[in-house]
Amino acid sequence: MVLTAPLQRSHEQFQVRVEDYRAFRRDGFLRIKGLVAPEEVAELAQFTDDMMAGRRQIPGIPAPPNDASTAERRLCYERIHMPHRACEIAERFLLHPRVVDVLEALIGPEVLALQTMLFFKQPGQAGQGFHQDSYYIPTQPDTLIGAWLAIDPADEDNGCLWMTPGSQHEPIYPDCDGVTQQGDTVLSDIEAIKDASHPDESVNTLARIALEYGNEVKVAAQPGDVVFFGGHVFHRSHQNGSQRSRRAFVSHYCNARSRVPWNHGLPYEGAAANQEHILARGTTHLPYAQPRFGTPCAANAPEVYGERFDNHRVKSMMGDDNGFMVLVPHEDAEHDH
Ligand SMILES: O=C(O)CCC(=O)C(=O)O
Repeated sequence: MVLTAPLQRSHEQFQVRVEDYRAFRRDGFLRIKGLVAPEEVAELAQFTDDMMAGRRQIPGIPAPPNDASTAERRLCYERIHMPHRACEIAERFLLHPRVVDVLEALIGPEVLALQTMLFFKQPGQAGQGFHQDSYYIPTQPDTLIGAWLAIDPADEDNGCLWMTPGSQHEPIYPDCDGVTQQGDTVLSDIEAIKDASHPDESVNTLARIALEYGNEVKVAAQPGDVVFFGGHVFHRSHQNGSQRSRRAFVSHYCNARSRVPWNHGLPYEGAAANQEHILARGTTHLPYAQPRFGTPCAANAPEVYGERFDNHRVKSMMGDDNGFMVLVPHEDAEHDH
């Protein structure tokens, strides 16, 4: 197979290094520093400040009561799910082209955007105990990946992420919480765990399996840094024990050729809910949704973000001679293997 020149994109493309691709596969996560520009992160920070002050609202999310004190307003929100379906700024960050550039290299080149969460995590607010994201968001085949964007500096004191490198090879443990029936139950000897995500290690029995690794690492982050992590990796965060905010914007994606039987608990037509999720990059034989607020992406600008074939030749992400992951067409279909 001979490599030819990569595609041109309309924004300045972020190129992932082969070294970073390897680190993601080796550790199960990858932090890219400064991926999102300071002025963009500042806009998101201002948006959350405005929400707490009652100056702006996400449709469907109640504003703090008019008579709430500053302290009460700070604790009004903990986590807002799926804001990209209700407000433009969240859709824009979900489809942020530099974030999708990285996803394209790690799980693409086809990328489906599934989920968003806005974490406020103000002083005293809780963390989330050991869990695996693919338990909550199943994709078939499983290509789930999270992108965790720091809005504030995140460190040990205010409840940054903690990851267990190497645990991305683990199956998804079924939880006998009686709420869902997910996990790799076809494995004959898999052990059901209890209360994943519970912060107390004596309650959350996934902690026993995770702590056996003995290599948990804290993933401190500065505003604009993005932590990418696979759906199987064991991870958690602790309570914010500081007097500082620890806000983050978290999105989930999968390869757009995976079936997604998940719509954040909402009903959907048919066996999968792909038609509810936005095609961020590439092409797919499966259905997909348009962005509600018109953010440019493969769904509405296929000529820029969707093209994946040259004269019917498939393109793939590959390492180039300079050590970057690039999208290249297969030179000769006959010798393509
Ligand atoms: O931001 C946090 O505190 C936890 C985030 C997390 O674990 C997740 O999004 O899966």
